[in-house]
Amino acid sequence: MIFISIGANLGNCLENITKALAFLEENGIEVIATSSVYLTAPWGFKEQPPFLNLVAQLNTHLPPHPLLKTMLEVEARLGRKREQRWGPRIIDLDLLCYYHLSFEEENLCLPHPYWHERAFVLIPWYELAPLHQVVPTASTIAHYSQTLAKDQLKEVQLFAPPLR
Ligand code: PH2
Ligand code: MG
Ligand code: MG
Repeated sequence: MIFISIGANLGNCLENITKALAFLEENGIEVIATSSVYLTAPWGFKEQPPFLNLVAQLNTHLPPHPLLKTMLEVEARLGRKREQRWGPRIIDLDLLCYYHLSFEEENLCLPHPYWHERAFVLIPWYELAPLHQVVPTASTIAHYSQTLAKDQLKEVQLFAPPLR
């Protein structure tokens, strides 16, 4: 299974996310389902607007690198410029996992290196696929969600129903 995280905190965030899903589909990538949209407190660099976040499940014949290239093209088409690490962005598409693949390269690490520390990834992912098992531990998303602290849960609020 392929899962991505989508986030935005500049401009019309819900519209940016809606367009990103449509652009993925225009590129032949099937969006099987998405979580609800969540309003989330900024993680990492805190002096920036809150984010909208969701997790989506994809299906595609593209291998991971061409899929990542398409995701970056979708970001560019929405007008994203490469900017400050962990800073504000009009759209961000991150590949969370690609089936059982596990590797670290300069431009792509699978599964995504920080996903289990981030409530804005874990909570929407838990909604979408609680029993999904992530390599290399094979622990479920439900298991990781239980490791979140109460104050982390508070920072992620339901904003809108699933977009697919
Ligand atoms: N993305 C970041 C940095 N911080 N915080 C939230 N809440 N949501 C994000 O998508 C996010 C973030 C870098 O990509
Ligand atoms: Mg990101
Ligand atoms: Mg990114």
